[in-house]
Amino acid sequence: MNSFLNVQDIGDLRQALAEAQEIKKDRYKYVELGRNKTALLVFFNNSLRTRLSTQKAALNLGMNVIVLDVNAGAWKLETERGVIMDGDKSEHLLEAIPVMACYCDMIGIRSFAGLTDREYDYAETVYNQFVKYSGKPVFAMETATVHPLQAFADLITIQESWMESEKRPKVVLTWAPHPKSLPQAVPNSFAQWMNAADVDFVITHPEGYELDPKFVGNARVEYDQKKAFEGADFIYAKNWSCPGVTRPQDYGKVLHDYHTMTHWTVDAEHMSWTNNAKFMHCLPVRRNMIVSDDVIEAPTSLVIPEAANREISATVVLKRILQSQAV
Ligand code: AN0
Ligand code: CP
Repeated sequence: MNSFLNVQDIGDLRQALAEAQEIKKDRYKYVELGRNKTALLVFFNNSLRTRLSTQKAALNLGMNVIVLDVNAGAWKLETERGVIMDGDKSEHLLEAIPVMACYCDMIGIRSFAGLTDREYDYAETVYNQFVKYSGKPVFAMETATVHPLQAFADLITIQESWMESEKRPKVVLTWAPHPKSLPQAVPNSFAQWMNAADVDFVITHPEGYELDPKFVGNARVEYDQKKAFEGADFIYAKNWSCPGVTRPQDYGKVLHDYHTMTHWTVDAEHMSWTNNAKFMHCLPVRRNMIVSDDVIEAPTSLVIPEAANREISATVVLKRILQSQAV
């Protein structure tokens, strides 16, 4: 595996989930695999979970880890080609990438969407430059349009908490309000991975927040949040800004003042419409904006197991990369 961006990159999902359970039983099983190998984790944006869980995954595999916070101590990087560099950016990504690649055996990238140029973001311009110019395996730690380590951890969490083998679980991805403009990477990947998994998948959001069709796939879209929640076994809440599918000029925007959208906040009444559903969110979450205190604190909340499974999804992915380097 030379690149980890999409669900297809991991191959058969049942096999990947079986490997996740194998790692969970003994997370140091492959501790010899990464000896004298170095993972470089490059962060253009903030992180708590991805930073810690991916480092832990590398340590589980016996690797060395270098973490680079681009905005805290490195030269400010220009990412676009053709720019006259007379501003505050001292170095171009096109030199920085091959330099970074000298010191490591694989590179993880966190680089959020800029949310101003849809074409630039949806072409995964920054990630693809790392693939092209590093010559090393590259994996996404949330890029412009996807967050596959999160979606894989979410799928592991759903599988572990779904005991009723006679029925496919109903999984609902719901938009929820937020004061700031957030990327679409988490809902995009969640939709992509749920479409590939054996679940009944529904997406609900206010009009104007339609996700890119390449991620929606065959999922059912229900604009009535209450109808969508009926009979749900898992509620996955997330805010995202306008993906610009129907109105490209609205790309990256918050379409309505969040004060007028609080009826989308997931609270106890919303959960009462479901089949005693489990509540999920990737974190970080704004309480009483996305979800009420009582719902996130209830025993049916899976937010901490999801975060714990980030170590497992990352260990499987880094192991796969090491195994493909060994042959
Ligand atoms: C980011 C996002 O919405 O993509 C990271 C989530 C894992 N969240 C924020 O910026 C608050
Ligand atoms: N869920 C997630 O990726 O969290 P961080 O942004 O803290 O890494």
